[in-house]
Amino acid sequence: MSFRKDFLWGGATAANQLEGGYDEDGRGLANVDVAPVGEDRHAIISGDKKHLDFDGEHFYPAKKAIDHYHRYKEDIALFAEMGFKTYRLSIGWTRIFPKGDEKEPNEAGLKFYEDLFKECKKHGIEPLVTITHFDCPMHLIKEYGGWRNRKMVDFYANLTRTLFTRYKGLVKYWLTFNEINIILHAPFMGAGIVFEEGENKKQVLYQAAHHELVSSAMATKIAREVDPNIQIGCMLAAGKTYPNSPRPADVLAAQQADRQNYFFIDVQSRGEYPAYALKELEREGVEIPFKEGDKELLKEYTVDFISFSYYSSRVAAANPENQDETSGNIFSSVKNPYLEASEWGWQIDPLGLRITMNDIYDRYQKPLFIVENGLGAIDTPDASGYVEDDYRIDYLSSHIAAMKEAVELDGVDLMGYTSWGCIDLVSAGTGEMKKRYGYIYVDRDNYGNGTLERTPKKSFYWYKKVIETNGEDLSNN
Ligand code: BGP
Repeated sequence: MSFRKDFLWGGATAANQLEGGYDEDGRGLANVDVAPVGEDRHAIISGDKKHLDFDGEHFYPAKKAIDHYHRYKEDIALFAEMGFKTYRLSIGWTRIFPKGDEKEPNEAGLKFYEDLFKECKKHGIEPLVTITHFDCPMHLIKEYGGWRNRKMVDFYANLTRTLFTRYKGLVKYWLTFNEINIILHAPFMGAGIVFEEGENKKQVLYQAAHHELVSSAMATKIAREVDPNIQIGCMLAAGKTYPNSPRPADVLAAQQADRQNYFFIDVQSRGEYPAYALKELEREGVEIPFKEGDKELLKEYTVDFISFSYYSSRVAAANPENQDETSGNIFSSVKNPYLEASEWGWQIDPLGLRITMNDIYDRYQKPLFIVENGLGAIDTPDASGYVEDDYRIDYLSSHIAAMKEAVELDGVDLMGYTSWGCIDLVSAGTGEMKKRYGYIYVDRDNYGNGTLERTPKKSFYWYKKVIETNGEDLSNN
């Protein structure tokens, strides 16, 4: 048995990284809009530098991104040409509720996604929708402090009820929070958090995390009420942590690093705070702001499936200060001498995907969905705009082969695979355009120059064949 007959092949994007149209049809300002390209981005997305509006000194790539807001029909037609069965996208919260705390939604925003979903359906593509992919209305940040505030639970509930009701019958698969564990590493981008001088960061982070976890369970409850056909998934920035050596202290460090990430999914999938987290938070003097009814809500409304991103494995050491570091998805890791790395230092480890899938499946025993995977690379088009991206095909085919082994040899139940950035888009970590993941080249550079013309790359035709053969033919010819 290989992949399921109804395996959901496709690609993934996020609203703020491709839509543009940041102030059109009533859309409000969001945290992700004001994250510039360039060296200040890191301090801003991590909440260490307060930056809540545009200034004249920076370039803000999300304002126009790749103009998908106006070109989505053309883009979806290209996805359909590759044979996509599913398309993962996210909702721009401020298109629906421009400030975030309104009672009534913005009809123009709702209509935009309705048209987009209908366009997908027209091509036989099932939408897979992330409710929040790193976006938070700026008004909620300025007035309430973002997810540190319990009121966010109500605003998010209003958002989800509006979405589930309006798109009933159009959207079956929903993810509540993109890479929920990234809140620990990019708190402004992940949860609209800007730290105050001298405050206990850990308290703020886990308080905000609790509000997101309660909101995720609340969304599941609302989904069950509105449309029992809906399937809710959580979403983890995954990647197995290896010990730097067989020294027991390194093994313990690796286990602890993994638990820091699994903590979120433990709550979303098992329905309760794990003992190791309760102990650690207590030791650190962090108070989890449990309210009456939270425990029961978390326990009853767990997720239906586990989705995750995988770009790389990680390494942990008991004494990391003496080790070489390498960068990775938002946060860095100890370098693994056995692996090659991308141009951005992300280490390439296809077998790590099989190991990660097994770890997650063993832990939760629920269907898995790989909703991000891919290679960010510099592409050089020829005179006609064509990119021969064999390096991307190598990366993807080796990862799909490993994922196939997890299914065929280990029996992991996998629902689908949506590779990241199926069309070139703005990088979340760096804000660059030149860090490309797509099967489709978009003519635009880091500072907004270019025609925005779309051109299929070599990987476009390769992925089409992969989908056609349900993952049987991964060859590059
Ligand atoms: C994940 C995010 C995506 C995406 C991807 C690639 O963290 O969910 O939004 O961008 O990583 O990262 P980057 O864009 O930094 O290369």
